[in-house]
Amino acid sequence: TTVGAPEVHLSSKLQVTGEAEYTDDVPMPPNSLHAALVLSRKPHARILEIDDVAAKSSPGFAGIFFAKDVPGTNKIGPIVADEELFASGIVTCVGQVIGVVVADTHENAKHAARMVHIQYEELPAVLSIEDAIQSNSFHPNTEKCLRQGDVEHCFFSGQCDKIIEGEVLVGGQEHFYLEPNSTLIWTTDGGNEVHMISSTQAPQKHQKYVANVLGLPMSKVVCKTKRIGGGFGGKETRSAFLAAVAAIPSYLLNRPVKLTLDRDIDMMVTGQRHSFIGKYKVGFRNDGKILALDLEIFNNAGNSLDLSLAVLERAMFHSDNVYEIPNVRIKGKVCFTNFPSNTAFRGFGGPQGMLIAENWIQRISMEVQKSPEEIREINFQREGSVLHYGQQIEHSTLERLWNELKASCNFLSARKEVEQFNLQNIWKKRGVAIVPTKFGISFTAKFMNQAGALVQVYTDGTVLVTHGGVEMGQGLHTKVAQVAASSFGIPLSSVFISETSTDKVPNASPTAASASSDLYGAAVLDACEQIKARMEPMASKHYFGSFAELAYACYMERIDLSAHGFYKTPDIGFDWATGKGVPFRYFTYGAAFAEVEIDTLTGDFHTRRADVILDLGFSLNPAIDVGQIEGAFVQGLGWVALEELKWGDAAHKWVPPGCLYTSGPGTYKIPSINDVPFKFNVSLLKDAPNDKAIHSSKAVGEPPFFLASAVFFAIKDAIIAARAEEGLTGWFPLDNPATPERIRMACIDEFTKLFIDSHFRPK
Ligand code: MTE
Ligand code: LUZ
Ligand code: MOS
Repeated sequence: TTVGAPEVHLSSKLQVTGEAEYTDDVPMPPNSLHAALVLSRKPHARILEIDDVAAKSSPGFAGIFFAKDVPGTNKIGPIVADEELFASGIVTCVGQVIGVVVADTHENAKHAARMVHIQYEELPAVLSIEDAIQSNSFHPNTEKCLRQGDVEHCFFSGQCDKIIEGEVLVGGQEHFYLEPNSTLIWTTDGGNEVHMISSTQAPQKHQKYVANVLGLPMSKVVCKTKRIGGGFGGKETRSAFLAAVAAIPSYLLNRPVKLTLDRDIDMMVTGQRHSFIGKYKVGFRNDGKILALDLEIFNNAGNSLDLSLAVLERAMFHSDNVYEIPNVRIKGKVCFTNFPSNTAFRGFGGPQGMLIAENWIQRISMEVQKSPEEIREINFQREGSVLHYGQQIEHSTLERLWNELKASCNFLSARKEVEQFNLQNIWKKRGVAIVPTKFGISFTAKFMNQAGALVQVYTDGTVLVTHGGVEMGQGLHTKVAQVAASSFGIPLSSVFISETSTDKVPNASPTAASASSDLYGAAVLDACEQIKARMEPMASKHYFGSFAELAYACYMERIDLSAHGFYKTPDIGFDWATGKGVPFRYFTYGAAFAEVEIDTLTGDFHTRRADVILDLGFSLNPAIDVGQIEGAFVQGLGWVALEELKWGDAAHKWVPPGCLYTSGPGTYKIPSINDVPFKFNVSLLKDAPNDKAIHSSKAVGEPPFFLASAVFFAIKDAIIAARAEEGLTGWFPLDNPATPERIRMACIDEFTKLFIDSHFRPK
């Protein structure tokens, strides 16, 4: 069987040769138009006047459309319809869509869009989480609380030897999928039906938004997606309004329209990972045992709710990381700010919640003068631990993983070597860290945990599989094809997955939450089993030399060789009214070791070594899973140490307030080949089958992302060594990302003392 084999990604050859087709590569039909967006240049303003005269006479111009032209509803949004497709009176961020222009070429469309002149009356804008907290700017009905035990009592009862308070700033992150957002949309049958090809994790959301804004039934709108050049959560919802924008000129002019965003526009309008602020109060004993956590977290949602409440909730669920805390109170709030709506990004709030936790863990270690690893170990959750939201830990592999990693990376001698190095070097310091993680698998909204599939066996014995999931490079189609091939007992080459399409499998959830191989693997298996059951009488009656012969014989007997499969995740559910339940089917555990070297004079750093271990149960495809771990770790490394988003504010002379300054690779630094750890070892835990998911596997996509925080804490460890030379041994804050500026300024020395430290702690 092919399940469990390290099969090569099924479209890898096409992708490395450049032959693989993405949305923008699809040949455009004759008579097609290109679209460009008319965007707000103010973070918060009333639109006084739109002058489009010059646009209309610019070369190749074919049409321009605003809110008043929308035939259906102008209101959109995945959960709450709090967004306008086109801003009608007030704009609430720079980069908000006001209108759309179509022209004969991409360049002409952009030129025409630039010719639109808008007059604004500026209004006060909220441009940071702190601003939002100060001015009470929150999205309505987004206040959440989780509690266990009694925090107040614990703080007052004298059980804690120490109580500390602090604040953690966690930065956002641009998705930087290599393929920007793109949709090609056209009408058929005299303009009464609409079809589109889109780069999205959620074709069904494109179908729904387009139907709504055009006033059409969903049954007349189709969205297809063959593959996308990365999504990382950025195309879970934020691709859909762009498809709806392109739909307007296509429908009204009855012509095909393509909207492909340039990189800077994509970065400016489609939102990022949420930045967070965490305010903690932690009580603990002198041996490092944590007794109480009182936490308030705030996320920066931007100008619409989008998925921000679910992101906040996942952050709240992950605020314990892997630690048992007898008394917990976590409050969460979603900040309304005048930025483009922030959205899903690998980990979906989980990494932000866990990073805040690891910050206070690291601080406790300094307060009680023990190593952070020791603090981590004595606070580990164990089999049977009840989490702050009521779910109980079962089949924990945390301690096994941790001990294997500690042994394989030779942690104690690595630490000794680093100490030796630091004794001999003044301007270079090394540091080490090991960080654990657990990531809850399931959409926290129960209804989303459902999946459909369509399996068709043809008379030549080949199988066409379609399911609701999108291939975004993560290898989903390869894994699902393996499941089908193993079920039928045929070679992987006999199974094909061509595309995702809303007219083959309806009402699919977005491809997200790392759960797609669990969900679609199970739905496809269900369909295969149905077909096998129908074939069984024939198969047991005669001998067939091949699956093709069997399929043909079944066809001649009028046996149905097509089946719809379905799966819903069992035994999950969470009640926010009580704050208790089982939001997750199971947890994926992991741990990482990192060793870094910093240059204390420049703040530069490199990762000398990273060792990562994950529990993926019985991996469906270890080659793909190791690739996912490597990718997630390096992407996480960008988040913790390289990537910093900057916007203009009142203090900037040349970037207007609320305008993204880092809108391309020139100013925004994602990891490159040079940032990959010099030594990079990835391993999978052996003999740990997971009976909660398909073929005993575990989900992989998001869980390893947070492990890159080992690099962050290794950097902090190195900074501690640098500060010790100045006699500074107390705790100090280090915000995320640990950029060269922050590393440099944290390494206090005779030069940094000439500057005001706080300048390097931005808002
Ligand atoms: N891997 C690649 N190559 N490209 C991507 O866009 N997205 C990640 C992860 N791995 C992504 C990726 C995210 S955010 C998620 S949720 C999962 O893949 C989604 O796919 P899965 O459910 O099949 O794991
Ligand atoms: N999307 C979502 C997600 O809608 N709900 C989730 O719980 C989730 N988790 C991770 C990534 N995307
Ligand atoms: Mo991933 S953030 O669930 O698309």
